[in-house]
Amino acid sequence: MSSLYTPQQRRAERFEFGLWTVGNVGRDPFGEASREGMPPWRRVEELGALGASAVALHDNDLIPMNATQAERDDILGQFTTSLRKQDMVVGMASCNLFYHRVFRDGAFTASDPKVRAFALQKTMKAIDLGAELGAKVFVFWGGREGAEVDAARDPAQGFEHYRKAINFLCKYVKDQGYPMTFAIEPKPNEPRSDIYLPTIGACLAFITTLDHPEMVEINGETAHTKMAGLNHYHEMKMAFWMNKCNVHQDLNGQKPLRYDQDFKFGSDDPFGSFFHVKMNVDHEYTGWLNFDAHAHRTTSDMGVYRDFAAGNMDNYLMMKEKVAQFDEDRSIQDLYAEINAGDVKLQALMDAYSAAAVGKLRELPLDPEKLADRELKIEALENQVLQLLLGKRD
Ligand code: GCO
Ligand code: MN
Ligand code: MN
Repeated sequence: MSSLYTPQQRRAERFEFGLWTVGNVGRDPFGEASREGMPPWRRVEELGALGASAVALHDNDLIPMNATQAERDDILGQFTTSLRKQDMVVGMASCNLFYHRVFRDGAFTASDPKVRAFALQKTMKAIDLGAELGAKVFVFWGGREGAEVDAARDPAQGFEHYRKAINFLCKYVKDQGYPMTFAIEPKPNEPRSDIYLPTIGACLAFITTLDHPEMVEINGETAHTKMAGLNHYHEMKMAFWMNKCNVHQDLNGQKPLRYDQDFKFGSDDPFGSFFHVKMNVDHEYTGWLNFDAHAHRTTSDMGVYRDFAAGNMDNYLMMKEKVAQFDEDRSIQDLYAEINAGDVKLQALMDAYSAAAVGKLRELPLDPEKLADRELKIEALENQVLQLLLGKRD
């Protein structure tokens, strides 16, 4: 098997894998595990050898919910030793607020105040663990925050509970002096029938209602946007545009409008992944690139690393090469410039409202027929980008 890039080349990016991603053993709602998996410390070693820089984790990916102090110390010791050996870090931490049946009707948004209190208690401990491991990002994926039966809870009640929980935890992080940014990860459904905050747009609006919006960003995931049939490039651009995508993103693949497939990044949608990488390059994104995907059930334990983990990173790097080619392709650049040609004077008139500007704008001789006659070579540009992606413009 040939590797496209070296571990050193992959190391130059901030590639991260969730412990749960390479730890996935192929279990699904219809079938048992199809491979054995490896303990967390071994996953770190395999990822490190391939050139990943970081891992991400939920509290219980590492420490079982009922572990004793001695067991906790033991697991942490082994784990941090292999991180050090591989010169890797924990980039992101999170709290598992979905697996235990106590969260069957939500965590932060559960109607039972005791469950909400338990969720806060568990999250504060997970934040402490993340801080101890050096994680600078803490992700909130509210998998159980939602409903099947709308008669049982007003969604606005859910938003309000959610808001109070994030406000509380922002203050906790400030009080502890942890250098940590929060990132909220939207998902439209699964495991709930409808999850609150289903899209990046909804999360961006939610953040503006918080006491400390400056501490909270977006953790967008390709699959989650496409499950809703939306354009991930557009959704993520909005987060970038609002300066809310600086620290973390989940990358993977997904066919639109299906169950959460978590395919390898770049495996299903070359155009989508190209524009995703281009967006990161254009915005000089320096946060974590977390591959929140899992290998097919047909993949072996070693294949999870050799073919799946390496494949995610290499698909990203391949797209990055294509972005450089796009930037250097004269014809593509000329077409783009022609389509987007500006008019400084006219723009200035529209940028600053004044009575004079209104007067001038009213008088402008703009003929819609003539404007509509101008040729827009978007079709040609589209052809050339596909040629570039398929290696026909080298
Ligand atoms: C999912 C989510 C999760 C989160 C993870 C980190 O659909 O299961 O993507 O994998 O990313 O819980 O918060
Ligand atoms: Mn997901
Ligand atoms: Mn995710």
